[in-house]
Amino acid sequence: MIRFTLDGREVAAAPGESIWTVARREGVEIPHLCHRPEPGYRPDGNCRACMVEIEGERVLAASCIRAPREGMKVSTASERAKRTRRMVFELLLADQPGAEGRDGTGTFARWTRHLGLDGSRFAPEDDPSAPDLSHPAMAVQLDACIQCNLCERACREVQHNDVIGMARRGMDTTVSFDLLDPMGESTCVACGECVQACPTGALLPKSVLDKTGRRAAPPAKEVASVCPYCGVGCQVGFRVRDGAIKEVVGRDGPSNQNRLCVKGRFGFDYIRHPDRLTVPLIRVEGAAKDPADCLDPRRARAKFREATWEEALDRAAAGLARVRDTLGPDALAGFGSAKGSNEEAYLFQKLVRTGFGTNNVDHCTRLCHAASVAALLEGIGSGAVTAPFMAAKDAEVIVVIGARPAENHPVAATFLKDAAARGAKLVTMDPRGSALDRHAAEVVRFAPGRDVPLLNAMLNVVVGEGLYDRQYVAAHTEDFELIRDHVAAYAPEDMAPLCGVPADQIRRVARMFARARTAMILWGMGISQSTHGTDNTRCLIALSLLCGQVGRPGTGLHPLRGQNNVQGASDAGLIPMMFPDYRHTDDDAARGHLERLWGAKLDPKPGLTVVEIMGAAERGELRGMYVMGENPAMSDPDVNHARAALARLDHLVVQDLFLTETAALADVVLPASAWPEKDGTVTNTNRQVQMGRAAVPLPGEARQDLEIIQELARRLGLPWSYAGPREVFAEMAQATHSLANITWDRLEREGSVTYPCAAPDAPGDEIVFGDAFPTENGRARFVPAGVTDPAEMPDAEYPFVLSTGRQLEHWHTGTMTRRAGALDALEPGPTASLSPSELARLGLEPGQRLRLATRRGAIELAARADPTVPDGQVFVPFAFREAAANLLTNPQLDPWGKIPEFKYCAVRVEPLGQAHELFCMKSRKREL
Ligand SMILES: Nc1nc2c(c(=O)[nH]1)N[C@H]1C(S)=C(S)[C@@H](COP(=O)(O)OP(=O)(O)OC[C@H]3O[C@@H](n4cnc5c(=O)[nH]c(N)nc54)[C@H](O)[C@@H]3O)O[C@H]1N2
Ligand SMILES: Nc1nc2c(c(=O)[nH]1)N[C@H]1C(S)=C(S)[C@@H](COP(=O)(O)OP(=O)(O)OC[C@H]3O[C@@H](n4cnc5c(=O)[nH]c(N)nc54)[C@H](O)[C@@H]3O)O[C@H]1N2
Ligand SMILES: [Mo]
Repeated sequence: MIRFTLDGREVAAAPGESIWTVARREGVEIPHLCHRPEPGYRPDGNCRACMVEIEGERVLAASCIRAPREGMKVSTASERAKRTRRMVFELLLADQPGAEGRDGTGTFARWTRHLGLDGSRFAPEDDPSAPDLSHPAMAVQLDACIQCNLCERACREVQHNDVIGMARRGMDTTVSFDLLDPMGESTCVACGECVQACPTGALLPKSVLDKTGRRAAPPAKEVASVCPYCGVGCQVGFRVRDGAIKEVVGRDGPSNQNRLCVKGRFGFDYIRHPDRLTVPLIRVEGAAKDPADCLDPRRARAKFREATWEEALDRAAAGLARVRDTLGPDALAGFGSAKGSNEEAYLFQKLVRTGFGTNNVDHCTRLCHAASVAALLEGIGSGAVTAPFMAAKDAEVIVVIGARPAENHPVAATFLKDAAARGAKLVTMDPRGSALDRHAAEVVRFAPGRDVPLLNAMLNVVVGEGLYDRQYVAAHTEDFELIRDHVAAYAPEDMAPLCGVPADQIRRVARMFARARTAMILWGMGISQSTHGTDNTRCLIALSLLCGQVGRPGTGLHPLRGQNNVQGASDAGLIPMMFPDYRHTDDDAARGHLERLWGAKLDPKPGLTVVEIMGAAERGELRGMYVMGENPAMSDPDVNHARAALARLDHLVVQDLFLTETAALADVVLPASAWPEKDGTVTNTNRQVQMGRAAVPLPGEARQDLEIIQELARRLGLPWSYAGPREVFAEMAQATHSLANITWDRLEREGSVTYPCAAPDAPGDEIVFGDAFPTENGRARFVPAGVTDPAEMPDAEYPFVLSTGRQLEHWHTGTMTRRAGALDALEPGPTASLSPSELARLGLEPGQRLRLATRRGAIELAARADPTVPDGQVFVPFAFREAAANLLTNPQLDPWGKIPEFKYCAVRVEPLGQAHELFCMKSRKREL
């Protein structure tokens, strides 16, 4: 500790603290512009807004970079310091255009108001910079720029995107994107960190501009909530004026520390899109359900008429009751939602189990981490992550396999990049390249579908070279002999040809992982969405256990969860073989407990999974469904069959924000609440339970999801009357052990609590299983995995491998993001990505149309050149209705996780006509 005097008071500074930081802690506010106290920002000391006087020094000091010395006497409020700081602001104010300098919401305006400056004595500089409005989401107006370089630090040091730089020198210094490109043509990924950091109005979200191109009146309020997109669970502030969200800012949540990505920051206008459902709809008498309607929203809409809520709810419930009472409970099924709240998910599964009387309830987790969860439950007794992704800060080695976090968990990716920048060794393992590779110590590119041979070869090295942690294995695991004997047959030299990775790289990476003091593994859909997804995950678990890389800081197994609430929806019991808290339906004790809590009889027989439900519907065995916040007519594999199955149902109720492809086949469509319109809790990939709050009212007659579920429940004979999400949460906590010590009040107060949590005032355990695993004997199990081929290999007729997945700007089936202006502008249409060399071989130009055909269907779309895609492969995102990737995919299932093979099937590529999709000609440079 260093002791010094601040404005006559004795204070203490920790090593590394600046005068500014100590002053703030002591409640002494010093103005700042180029300094941003938020985590991740390095002080730069360039703007002189924070000058203070130090006794015995002739010149004033910039307090944001000045470290206090023992005995130093600092005056923050001396006349000289105050005058100088005021002068800095006054000089800069002369150049602030419009009223931004005073009325804005940025740091500069806040301080000019605070200092009582309402004008400048100085003449504005002649500023030649014209506004750059080339980006769909952000406006660059450098006349307001004060060259504080916060945007550069935001882009390079916080989000590690390296797009913004300060070009030219001296008085001509200017912010530039790549090398003096307009922002819209640069490699910018639109995370908007620069906009959030900019202290003036030089960088603004376009959503806040008025007709003059400057910031309109500031928002009336900021509502603290959580982002509705991915499982990272970034805390956001919805800035609201006149009942509408005008801007979204990142808040200091435990998983995002103020950071956001393009969707969270700029993708919120879907909630007010003209397509939004605002009135209940009922299928017109006699209007046939035709799968072709999925492709034609107007035709689909014409088959519905508007109805009152009473009529729609009565109709919805009566149809379900009819199926239940004539054909039996198992002729019904429900798909709940991982996009809603925990409370909604909990009530939904309770409705299906007690109102329908069946365990046929599932959700998108089945298409997602089902295989990971199956292997984790089997191996370590718990399906959730053992450590948050933030644990990367303490890791020596970080393996990312079968995931593209820079696109799909972009804010999590920034923390992985932070770790790499600090010296952690990042290992990316994937058939396809990604933006993370640039930060990696080892990039392992391997043949798709060949995870098991690759990982078994690594296990072979760890065992064979004696690199495993004998103590850990002895103390915490069982069945070591099984894995030891099994992997003996997988020498890297033998596996290299199969997986396409040189033996010495396999050895190098295995040694690096095993020898690291701390190492963690993060994985995604490349591991899970496979007919051998459970086997893939078994190998990752074995690797981690063998090397003792679980249960300590900087270690862990982290399946990156996808939807904003897929962890919570699974915990809440939207799973056909499990009640809340992963209690098996045939576990008599668990069932007894719930029967008492719910006052209902429960079926011990596990229900059907997503793809099984569609199969049963197609065969006519299952006749009625309730689908809330899922779009299986786009997201299921082999969607021709899924659509036919949905069309065949006697009764389909869909509760959504839009008339989705699934809703196009419904009997009753119920207009529901979007995330920013509701109060509720969600659980992110780090097991952090967080509070979401309503920021804006529901449009038209749309109702809260929670209310709709209850209305249906009552009509199915359940006497429910929950006053709101708080009451539902309280009951859910009784059914869900993992929510112990987490209450609604606490979440309202703290915003976020991690489970498991040992006490009402404990922060929650981020890293679990240091002592024992939640298995019967406290030990984890090794489960060996053998090599199997993907279900459908390329051949002469279908010579390419088709892989499907995501793009940064779009969410799944596109319902939300294709209705968000900026996101849609950034990725306006469907493309098939091939490597430039494959395109050349096929004689295709980027932008040219092509046809993709598999044994199940065909689509037409534009070619895109993408050097990250390996030769022999085609990548298609599944967000586009007009070229739905799932018309092509293979519904073959993994035997344990029951997850389909979304990442691998055989496909033929047929060039068509000339290029006419201009947008992908200018395919953004980050891919070309
Ligand atoms: N922008 C955006 N973000 C999202 C979503 C979204 O729709 N859009 N969805 C969310 C959801 S629900 C999820 S589940 C996550 C998914 O996030 P990710 O798991 O990152 O998603 P995917 O795009 O499906 O791709 C996974 C990776 O698997 C690789 N892969 C393909 N075949 C194989 C293989 O055989 N082996 C291995 N090891 N890898 C392979 C692909 O090359 C790709 O890099 O993203 C979430 N975040
Ligand atoms: N080919 C291929 N297919 C895949 C995958 C793949 O990688 N490749 N990935 C799979 C994976 S990992 C997943 S998770 C699934 C996702 O599959 P889905 O969950 O079916 O996809 P989403 O588009 O996210 O559908 C969510 C729906 O909820 C609606 N919605 C959003 N918020 C709310 C709300 O608050 N209330 C209500 N009532 N509705 C709401 C949206 O409008 C949308 O229609 O897709 C799977 N399908
Ligand atoms: Mo997912």
